[in-house]
Amino acid sequence: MTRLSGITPSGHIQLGNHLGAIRRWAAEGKPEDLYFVSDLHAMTTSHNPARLRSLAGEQLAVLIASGISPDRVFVQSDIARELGALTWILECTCSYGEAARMIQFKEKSKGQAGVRLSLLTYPVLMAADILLTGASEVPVGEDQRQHVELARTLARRFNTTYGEVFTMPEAVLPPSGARVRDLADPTRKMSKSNQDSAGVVFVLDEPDQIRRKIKRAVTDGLSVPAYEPEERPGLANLLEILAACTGGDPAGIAAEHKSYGALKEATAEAVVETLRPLREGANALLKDPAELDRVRKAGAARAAERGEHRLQSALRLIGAG
Ligand code: AQP
Repeated sequence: MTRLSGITPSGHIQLGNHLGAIRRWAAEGKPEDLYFVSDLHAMTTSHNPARLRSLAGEQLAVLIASGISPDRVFVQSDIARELGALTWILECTCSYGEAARMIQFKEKSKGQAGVRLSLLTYPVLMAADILLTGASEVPVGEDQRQHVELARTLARRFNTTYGEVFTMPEAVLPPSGARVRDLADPTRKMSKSNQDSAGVVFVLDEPDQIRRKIKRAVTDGLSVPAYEPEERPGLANLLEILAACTGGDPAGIAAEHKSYGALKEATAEAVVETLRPLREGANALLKDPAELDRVRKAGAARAAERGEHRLQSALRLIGAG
């Protein structure tokens, strides 16, 4: 059983990515699981090449600093040749209608001028990510389930038409983790690509920046903390963040704090301490580009080697080479 999970460098890694996904990957991942920085997926809409390159390196450093073994991490574009070749094979296995039916494509392309072709075809690249690495389980949210279904369809079609090559992947529900909301607008989730960063705590933020953002978090006009997610979402968000950092339960934590000020202070300190090892570890790696490059090349070589026999078999069976 190999699980494959990715993070897209559409922005700096934020607290929600860490509490909801990355720390779990580090704690629960099995030795055969794989984690990757999906930089090729960050090019389907307008992007800045220099920023993308820098974010991909930074995200790799954060994944490693979070405790994921460097043996299990790679950057997607480092195996672009293998993925590009397999994407083409899979595009020749996929109908236009199947790609155009993807809900994400319909939603993201609606009303947009100059939609990139890659917005239509990226689910096929995602199928290549999954099938090249031989992943059997892909933890995805509801919005990506249809894409894993497409990967299954393409794997089945290829295997029955040309010969058995690909492992059938399965979409699995990610374990329910903390769902962190934006501090400035608790009606929406915290997101790394949010243009307005006031409500987003980035894992590489300095402690004082974190304290400032949490101090300014939107709450309500009341003064005594209580855990009421529907009525007081901003406060509930802080309680859930504190609970996720310290291991308590939000209602119990609310009862332990007499004022919003005290609660915000406790939350800020807990977040600063939770993120400290990540920030320090990632910054140390980023200051040592030779080491980061060494880890990156080794990860790429392992990922490429892992998929090589599948790619060669697929090319041979489809009549190429
Ligand atoms: N706010 C969040 N709370 C808990 N978990 C979260 N994740 C993201 N935001 C939160 C989890 O982080 C993992 C990697 O995310 P992704 O790169 O696949 O993209 P995403 O889910 O779309 O994350 P963002 O930060 O919101 O990015 P953008 O702004 O690009 O859309 C996933 O496991 C995700 O559940």
